[in-house]
Amino acid sequence: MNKLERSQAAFARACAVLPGGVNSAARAFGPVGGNPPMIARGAGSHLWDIDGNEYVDLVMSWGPLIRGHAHPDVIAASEEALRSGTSFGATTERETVMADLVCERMASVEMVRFTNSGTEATMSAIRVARGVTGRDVIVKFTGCWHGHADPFLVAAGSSALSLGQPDSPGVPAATASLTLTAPYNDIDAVRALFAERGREIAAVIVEPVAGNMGCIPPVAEFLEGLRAVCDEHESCLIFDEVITGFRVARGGAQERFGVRADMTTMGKTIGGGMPVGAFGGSRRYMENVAPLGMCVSQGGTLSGNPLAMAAGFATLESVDAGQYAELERIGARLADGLAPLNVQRVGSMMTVFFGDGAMRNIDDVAACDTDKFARWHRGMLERGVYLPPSQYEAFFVSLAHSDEDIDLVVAASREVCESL
Ligand code: KE4
Repeated sequence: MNKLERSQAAFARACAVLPGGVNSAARAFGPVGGNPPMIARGAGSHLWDIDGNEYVDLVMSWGPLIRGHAHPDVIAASEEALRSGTSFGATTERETVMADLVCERMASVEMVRFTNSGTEATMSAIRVARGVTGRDVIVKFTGCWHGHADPFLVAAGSSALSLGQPDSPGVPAATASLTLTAPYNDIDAVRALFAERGREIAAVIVEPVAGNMGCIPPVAEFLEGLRAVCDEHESCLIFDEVITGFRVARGGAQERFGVRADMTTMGKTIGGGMPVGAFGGSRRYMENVAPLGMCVSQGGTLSGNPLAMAAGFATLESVDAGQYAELERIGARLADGLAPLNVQRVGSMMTVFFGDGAMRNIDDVAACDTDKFARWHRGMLERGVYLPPSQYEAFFVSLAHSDEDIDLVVAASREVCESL
């Protein structure tokens, strides 16, 4: 069993100067108990903590690392960019090269603006939709997480749920009042909102595969229904592909499910682990982003940072159809091995739910046995498997995960489940 003495001491020191010892609430171990190991380094599909314990990593920095930790191509590209400087606050060709890659793969994206995080991307996309449509109201889905900008902290997912705070203090009621919510996968509820307030609705923002209440796929006709209702009411359909983009298919969820978005937000994989986000879409919207057209405001000192562009390009450029098929194979092998646990998977993202039946929305997940999840999580961590510390998260495999890695995870789970 893993020993965590040095991690415990280091975490105590962290807690003295960092709220909860973390720089993101999702990393807190509150939902599962205990304290997180202090990570020292990663390589491929593995992590090591400062006590020397080794883990098969299924968090993979929450999704960016589809080729694994410290991939030689990514390191080399980042080192090469680094030698020319860390940031210029001026235009570089690396941004155009990365923008070309995004536009070539995301069929609905004609232009793109890079940001420093997924949160910046989603908050900017909402602002553009509001500016261009001249409307103020947005629709999101209970349990979906779009980062921590005020408009989204209404019935949010991920860490907001894990900490039992679906709505956050500090969000003005006036702001929250402009965010309407509907149950995920419930197109009738969306139609009802539009029937009542369609002319006020600037945008619908949705995770085309939910990853922040655990992995929940769209039911048949859900995404198509959103496309239709947004067309009918001339509202902007925003696919938040910060997780799914370039992960569930080469062209993201919109390619996998064949539904066009008006705008798409991205992050994670496009930075290969470096800080990055992006929002893009049709010229109707993007040619109104400052300094163009209506000049919807957006800025960022480090947006399109050359190191992030280099790392993102090195991560994605070589990942072709064959490698997406390999990601699918690895994901399927793990999900099949974890049976008979209740696993929901889309490609290389998945969640083990400690509840029965199909999980279609947050209410289904809220009925899960989170104490049992916490015991499973602890047992897996003790056996060298690093999982997200919450029932309300997805976990990820990468091209670096070997069959031996999968077999270790499966064996650990079978052992833990004997005593759950
Ligand atoms: P960032 O600001 O964390 O780069 O992206 C926000 C975001 C936007 N949209 C979706 C669908 C997301 O999943 C995220 C962030 N995902 C979480 C994991 N559930 C990141 C982990 C964290 O918050 O520390």
